[in-house]
Amino acid sequence: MQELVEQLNTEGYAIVRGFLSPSEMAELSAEVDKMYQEGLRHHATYRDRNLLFEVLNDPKAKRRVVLQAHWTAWISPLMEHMRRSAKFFSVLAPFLGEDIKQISHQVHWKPPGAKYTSYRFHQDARFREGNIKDFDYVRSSVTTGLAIDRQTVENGALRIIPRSHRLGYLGLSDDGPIMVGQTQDEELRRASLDPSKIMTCEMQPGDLLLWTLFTVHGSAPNVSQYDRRFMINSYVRASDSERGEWAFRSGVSTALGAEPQICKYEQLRERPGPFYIETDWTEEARTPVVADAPP
Ligand SMILES: O=C(O)CCC(=O)C(=O)O
Ligand SMILES: [Fe+2]
Repeated sequence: MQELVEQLNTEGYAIVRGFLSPSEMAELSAEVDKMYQEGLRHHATYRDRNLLFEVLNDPKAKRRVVLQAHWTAWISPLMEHMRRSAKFFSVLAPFLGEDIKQISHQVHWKPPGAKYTSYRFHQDARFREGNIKDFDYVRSSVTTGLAIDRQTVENGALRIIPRSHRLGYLGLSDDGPIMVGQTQDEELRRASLDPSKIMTCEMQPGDLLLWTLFTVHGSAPNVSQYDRRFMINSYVRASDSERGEWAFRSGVSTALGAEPQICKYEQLRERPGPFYIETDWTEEARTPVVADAPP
């Protein structure tokens, strides 16, 4: 564990190999497939309080795909148990102590054949409100990414830039949607980052990647024939954050309460939903299709 803390602190990432067993992964994999089917019932992106399904009619796959599901713990007892399991506590406690809240709980898919399966390089601080820019790199917050499928170069495993977490907030990809286009080397160089240092985090199912709110990361599209399912849970030291759902209180696993708490969705109180989000961030939506000129 000391090694893990050390590595996250100096490199900005660390990998726990074999974090979950094959039987735990089999159960999770089946549940995640159920969540995908649940998402597909919606014609567009759907929000009900913190529960969100990001749904897209993908122009290349020519079918409806689910790209993300947030806070399925509200509808799945297995996911609710998973996010605050003893195994997570053992990895998190050395960083965050015994009182831990959770800010994100997401599953990401990269459906084979789809166009929109990449993430531009960014720092997760981009997606947070509040005082996070003052957070300590590893003492205040840790993000975890669990490999559900194997994560390879071909299916778009997470790519990170070691030691980038010490450069402060760099504003990468702040100018537009995170899943449109790919970061050019030039943009990284302008931010004093060396593209040759990019590392692809290849993992087996059950491996867990840790990174910080300031670690520069992104991922390439899935060009393989298989999916790339990845489960992201991010946690904070409770005393540093007003936001988040309890995960552990004095080390005790804590269930979701009667009312949801503000995590990443800031309008939770004013606009709890449920509602559909019809705005389309794809380049197809922004570039009107010009009809062929008549002969
Ligand atoms: O799923 C991925 O490859 C990256 C997702 C990510 O970095 C994010 O949602 O902040
Ligand atoms: Fe991210």
